[in-house]
This record gives sequence, C-alpha cells and structure tokens, in this order.
Amino acid sequence: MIQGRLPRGSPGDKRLPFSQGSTLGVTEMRLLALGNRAALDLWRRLLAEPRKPKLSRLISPSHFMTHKKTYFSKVKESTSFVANIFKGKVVVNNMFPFPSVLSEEQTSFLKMVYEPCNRFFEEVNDPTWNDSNEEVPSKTLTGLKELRMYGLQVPKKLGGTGLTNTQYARMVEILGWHDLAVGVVLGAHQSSGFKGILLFGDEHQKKKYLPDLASGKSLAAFCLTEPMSGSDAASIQTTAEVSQCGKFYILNGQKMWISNGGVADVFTVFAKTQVKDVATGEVHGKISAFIVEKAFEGVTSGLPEKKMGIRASNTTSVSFKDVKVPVENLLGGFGNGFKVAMNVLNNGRFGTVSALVGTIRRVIKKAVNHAAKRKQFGNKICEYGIIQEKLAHMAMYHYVAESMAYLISGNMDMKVQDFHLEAAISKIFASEAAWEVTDECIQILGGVGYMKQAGVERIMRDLRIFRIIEGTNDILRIFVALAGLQHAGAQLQELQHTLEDPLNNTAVLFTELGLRAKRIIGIPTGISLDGVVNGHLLDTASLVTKCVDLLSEAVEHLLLKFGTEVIHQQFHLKRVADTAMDIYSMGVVLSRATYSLNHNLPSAIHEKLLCESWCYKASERVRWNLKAVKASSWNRYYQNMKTISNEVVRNGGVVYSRPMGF
Ligand code: MYA
Repeated sequence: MIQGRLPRGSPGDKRLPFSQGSTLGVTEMRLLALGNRAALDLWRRLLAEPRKPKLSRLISPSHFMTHKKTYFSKVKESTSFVANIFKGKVVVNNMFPFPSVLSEEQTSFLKMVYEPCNRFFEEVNDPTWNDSNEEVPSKTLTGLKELRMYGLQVPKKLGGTGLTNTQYARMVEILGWHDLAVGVVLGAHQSSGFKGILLFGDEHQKKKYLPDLASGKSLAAFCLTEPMSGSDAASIQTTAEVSQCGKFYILNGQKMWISNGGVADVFTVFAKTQVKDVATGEVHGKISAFIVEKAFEGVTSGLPEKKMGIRASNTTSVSFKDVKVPVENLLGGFGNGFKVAMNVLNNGRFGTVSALVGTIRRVIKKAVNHAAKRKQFGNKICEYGIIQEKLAHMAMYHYVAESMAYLISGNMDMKVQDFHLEAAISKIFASEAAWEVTDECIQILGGVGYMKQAGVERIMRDLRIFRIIEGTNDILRIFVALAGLQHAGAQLQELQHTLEDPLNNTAVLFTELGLRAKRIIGIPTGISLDGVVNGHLLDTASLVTKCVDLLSEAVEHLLLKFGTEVIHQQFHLKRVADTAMDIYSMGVVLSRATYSLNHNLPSAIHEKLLCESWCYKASERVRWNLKAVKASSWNRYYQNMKTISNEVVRNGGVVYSRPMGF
C-alpha cells in the first residue's frame, strides 16, 4: 500500500512530517491503535525510509566501484564470522575451538621437512648477498629443489610434498624469518603461479604440468596485472580469441610487475574472451584463464625491474603477441577466469600471512636482544616504560597475526569454504603489523637499526610490498566493507519483506524493536560468548559482543541513510572495514587464548594478558571508528578532506606558499 509513495519529508511529498500531525497510512493507523508508538516508528524506519527506494536498490542490479557489475545481487547465508558480525550475529563455528588439525603423523612429517629447510637457510642462503646482487644464486635454488620446496602443496602422487595448509603455513614461516625475497620467488611460483592448476586444472593439465613445477624443473608465474588494470582486476585488456581452425586461442596483450616474469616457464594468464550468453544470445567480454608456456611463440619478458625491496626476486613485464594457446590449456572453463583469479588470491593470502608471521617473530627477537643488553642512563632500555610498551605492542601484533594465520589454515584444512573475508583481513593485518613492528624495532635499535649491518632496513624494504601485492590493503578494505554490507543489506531486506505485513508479524516487529532499543540505550542485545570462551575471559568476550552490536547498528544506519550510494562512501567504508578487522582480531585471540587456557599450555597466562590487552585497545578503536561513521559532526571533517584533496590535486601539490613567500 505504501509502495511507490515518496518518503515523508522528501521533495514532492505533500504530507507533513510525522511529528507535526501527519497523514497516516492504514497500517500505520492500525499500529497506533495497537497503542505502540515505538513500533510505529520502527516500522516507518525500516519500511518508509528504504522506499526511496534505497534498500530495494541494494538487492537489484547495482554496482561496486565501477557501476559495471551487479554486486549486491546474490547473497547466500554464510558461516563466515566476519560476514555475520555485519548482521549483528556472532557465528562461532569457524572460530571456536581454535583449530588443532595436525595428526601425530602429520606433525612428525612436518618436522622432518622443516628442520633441514631451516638449517639450509641458516647455513647456505645469504639474504644480504641476494639483496645486494639482486638475484637468488643457483646454490640456493638447487638446494630448495632438493628440499622439495617448490611443490609444497602438490599431492605426492604428482611429485609434490603433499603438505596440508597448516603444514604449509609452518614451512613458509621459515621463508619469512630468513628471506622474504626468496619467499616471493617460491610464493609467486606455488602460492599464485600454478595454484590455478592445482585448484581448477583438469586431470590432463595437472598431470602435464604439476610434476615438473613441483620438482622445480619448471617455474610458474601469475599474470593478472596490466599497465591499465591493477586493483580493478576485471578491466584487463589482454584478449584471447578463438582461432579460425578452432584449435587455439590467440592471445594478445601485456602484463606488468609479474613476479618470476623473466624466469618462469609456465604462466597462468588472464585475458578477455567473448562469451555468448546461452539464454539471450548476447555476447559479453568475460575473463578466461589460460596456461601459457614460455616456449609458445610470441611470449616475451621485459628487463628485470629495479625495486625498493625483495630485490633478489625477479619482476618483469610479460608480453603476448599472437600467441597460439592450445584450447586444452583453457583453465577453469570459458569465461570463468575472474573466479579463478579471485580464488587463487583467496587461497594464497594465508601463505603471505604465515610468511609475515615468521618475519615479525624474527624482528621481535632482534629488538629484544638489543633492548635487553643496551644500557642508557644506567639502566637497560627494556626497563623503561616507553620501550616496554613498544615491545608489548610488538608481541601483541605477532600474537594476533600468528593466530590469524593458523586459524585460517586450520579452517582450510577442515574444508571450510567461506574464508575469503577472513583471508583478506588477515593479509591486511599481517602486512601492516609487520611494517609497524619492524619500524618500532628500528626505533628501539636507534642508530644501529638504521645501519645496513643490522639487517632490519632490508627487512623493512622487503616488507613494504606486502601492503600492495595480492590486492592492495585499500582495495581489500573496501572489499571487506562492501561484502559485509551486502550481507547486512540482504538481512534488512528480508526483514523489510516480513514487516510489509506488520500486524501478522508482531513478534518479529517487537523483537526487532527490542534489539534496536537495547542498542540505542547501550545495553547488551543478548548475543554472548558464554560457554564458548574460557571462563577467565568472559569480561573480555563481552567487549567483542558489545562491538558487534555497535557495528550492526552503524551498518544499518549507513544502509538506511545511503542505500546503494553507500558504495561511494569510502570514508565510512574504511572505518567499517577497520572495525570488522578489529572485531575479527578480538575473536581470533579469544579463541587462541581459550584453547591455551583450556589445555593448560605453559604460556596460557601470558596469552591471556595479550588477549585482554589487545581486546581492550581494539574495542576502544571500534568505538572511535564507529562514532566517526555515525556522528554527523564528522561529516564536516570528511567534507574538509575532500576539499583539501581536490585543491591539492588542482594545484599539483600543496596550495600555500612558504612563510617567506618563495
Ligand atoms: S596479483 C595482483 C593482485 N591483484 C589483485 O588482488 C586485484 C584486486 N582486485 C580484486 O580483488 C577485485 O577486482 C575486487 C572485485 C575485489 C576489487 N572471492 O563485481 P565484483 C566475486 C570470491 O565485486 P569487481 C599479485 O599481486 C563477486 O562475488 N569471489 O568485482 C600476485 C562476484 O561474483 P558473482 C569474489 O568490482 C603477487 C564477482 O566476483 C571475490 O571487479 C604474487 C564480481 O565481483 C573474492 N575475493 O572488484 C605474490 N571478489 O558474479 C607472491 C569478488 O557471482 C606471494 N568476487 O556475483 C608472496 C607470498 C610469500 C609467501 C611465501 C609462500 C611460499
């Protein structure tokens, strides 16, 4: 009945605002007759407001970032912890108990491959030499092949080491501890380069390529990024057209900043193909993935790039000129390339997180060694509060990042499918934590830390790229926020349908009313982690549930205020993503500390401290960030940011002249 009506107070709406004695619809009058003014208000808020039609647009074709594709269209129920907190729910299945997935046999196998590899890095590989000479020497590459490091997750029957995700995570920690550049060579090979073949390859493709890739006889690279296509992965311009004979795809285009680009023998290449919609007969440009060999005519690589860090790894452009790719080298089905690319990236991110966890552990050791020995003003510097706070923060960052790494790898081993938001958050978190920790390590070491000899400046240079590769942290933040809002929008829309008939759904109406009233007053809505977390952590757990209430309230506020326009509200989206990250990180450490307390691990009490302190700080950030999302006073600040930025851009730099005028 209210359908199509203009929202009250909007331009063109002739009715008076409610507060001034309004024209009421029949349902509204019935609700008033029921004597519940608050229920009436809620009903109006959920129904009348969205009829702009904001919420309905949330689930009709709408667009993410580029207005090209549907984004909010299909939302499935999710078991993801992160997806659910946007809906005000705490779903703990993938979070508690903290996974402990390795059998005794798997643990001893891991130790068997781990120890020689770690020794090899201590004794043979020299990261400083690699960095200065911008190459990984053949003795290292050969040694890594002998250690079966090229095919860690390739099944044994195809010549690989056959590790689970958790075993792999522990192995790549070694790379992060010792040499991130070698980590990138191996990561670009197996974490992304041939991961598509492992995940999507048919039997023939797996048998043909994986044995040589796993032994290190051939090397792989992942070719997605192009000169005009970075974060907007769907906008690639490389093309693949079916040849006249129908036996090949003809590949043309250029890829850039490809790790292993100049040394790989096998590339996973993404290209635009013309796909015919069976139902409509229309032809669309959709991405397909291909396995391309360096040996195919027309494949060339550019010169190695000169980089800030990970210098020993090879990075080049790769060009394809009329390359004939056999049709059997199509990977994952015609037109499914975007899905292949996203899944490869989703599946690879936990490896990066694990490697960075190794780096952070190493850097903390360096900082502690120095702080425990260095004396100033008569005391060891680790006795001063300012250094103690730094060391404690560094330890907390590591605890969170390590817990994220093993929670995801454990979940992946338990065949959990819905982990892409958690993987994105973990990659953002680990790359920023590693940067922060290394920066603080240099600060603690002072002048020593700034010198090459201490080895920390190389780590810092190596680390910088991790906030950019595998999806920049900025685009991943937007991805997390929008995916979460999509889930919340779908839930709100379902509620909207139900409440179209409020009189027959009074139970739902009053439950929703109660929930919102509690959130507004600031009392718990009833979600709880009692019985899930260890009893000693109940107070800390209540910080998490409170933050979930605050997030879902803020999310609803944004959806009702902006509708699909929310996708353009990046000031808000960033803060929503940071909140989701903070809440996830709190959940992760609560899970890990609960496990340690429940199992009486020797470090359990220390872990409880880390967990409590982290959650306290994170919950304060959540409050702050969500205030900035909801309070109208912040709009002025956002407007200022826009204006300042526009003026700086228009001016080609800062706008004002120096105080002396020139
Ligand atoms: S390679 C370069 C990395 N580049 C990127 O990561 C690009 C970043 N951009 C994106 O990810 C996408 O373009 C975004 C989507 C997210 C912005 N999982 O309309 P859409 C689905 C599953 O939103 P867009 C490199 O760095 C979505 O639901 N599905 O798409 C390697 C929708 O599905 P449907 C996803 O607006 C470096 C469809 O796709 C995901 O274009 C080597 C379209 O969605 C997702 N994540 O923007 C590193 N996202 O159609 C070496 C979207 O069904 C590693 N979708 O509704 C070193 C490691 C060291 C470790 C050592 C190990 C050994």
